[in-house]
Amino acid sequence: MELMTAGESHGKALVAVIEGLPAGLPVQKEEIDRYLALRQGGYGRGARQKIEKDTVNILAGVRGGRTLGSPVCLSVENKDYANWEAYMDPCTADLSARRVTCLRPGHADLTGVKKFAQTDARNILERASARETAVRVAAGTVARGLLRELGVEVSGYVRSVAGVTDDKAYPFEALQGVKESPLFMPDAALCAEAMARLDAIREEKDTAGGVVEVRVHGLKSGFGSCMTYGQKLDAALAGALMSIQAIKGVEVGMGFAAALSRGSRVHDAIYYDEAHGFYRNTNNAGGIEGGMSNGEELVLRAAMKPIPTLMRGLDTVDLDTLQPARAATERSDVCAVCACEIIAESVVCFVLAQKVLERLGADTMQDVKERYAKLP
Ligand code: EPS
Repeated sequence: MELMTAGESHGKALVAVIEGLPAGLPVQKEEIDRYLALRQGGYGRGARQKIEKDTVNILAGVRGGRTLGSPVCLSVENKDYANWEAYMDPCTADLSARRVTCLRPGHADLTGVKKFAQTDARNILERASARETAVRVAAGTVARGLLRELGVEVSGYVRSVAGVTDDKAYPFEALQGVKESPLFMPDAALCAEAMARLDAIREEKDTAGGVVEVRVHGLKSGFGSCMTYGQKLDAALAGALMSIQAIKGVEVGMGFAAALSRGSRVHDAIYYDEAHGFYRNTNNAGGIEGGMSNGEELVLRAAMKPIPTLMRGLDTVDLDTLQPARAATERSDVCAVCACEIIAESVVCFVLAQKVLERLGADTMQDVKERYAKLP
């Protein structure tokens, strides 16, 4: 199964094409819209989200709520296009207006204009923008539906915002309802502290990042492979998480802390009894050993850098004059860590559905389910 997305941040629409889904998979527009709305929320979002109200258009590949086995095409309209048509129309755009020449540090602006030989960073930022993730969430929610058919659930929460960190361990069930928190943080006191910190950062015209944790419950062992490096599950998941705009680091299970500890305190001892078969009492590996799921919960974390568009602007250079300048600003999110959490869950869903189909691939969802049920 493969995914391709297209679309500019202020263009007409974003589009996703998913190729390789089996026939008969239930697809619920209401569920996709629910995750699109969650991606738009969270404390710290900026004015753009007041303009957009994302909903999915299912354009192809689904009939009467089930996939046909043909490519599935999804789109999300950009409502802001109404304000941008004169500058973004594919045929008649006025290229002399809304130019971006004061390159924003931390964005794709400088390297993009050099690589693609542009004189306007708008031709770079329109695609580099995290707006693209709206359709990745839509596609990920279709994949979430495939996993649910097998009894696999994906959830997550925000672990850290602007330096306010919750390092408690939560059981999977405790994450139900966490999306009702303004920052998707399970601990209300830490959430209030993080919100106050974001208020102060907004006042200072600055931005913040954070850390999200994604958990996968109910995945059987053996997805991914130890035999070929290209098939390793952790490599695919880390790659997908790193492909999210603004992600600078990924951890699996104990992650970087494992490097600071001893083997005897890191590796999850193996036990066996008649009732459980093989089992572990710890999950420092985060559910992956040898590049394969080991049947324990998957635990993945991603670190998001602070949003690179700062309302106070950073030192930069004007592309037209090559003189010192302040980086371009119009509006910006202060923090988009909740959006990042939903996107992270979505890309994890997509990779896991890919790995399931790689191993059990079939023309129909019924066959996939039967093959999954037969696995130990
Ligand atoms: C983004 C800049 C902002 C964000 C945008 C990502 O958009 P604008 O330039 O229109 O104010 O709001 O994110 C989204 C629109 C979204 O839906 O997530 C950027 O430069 O990456």
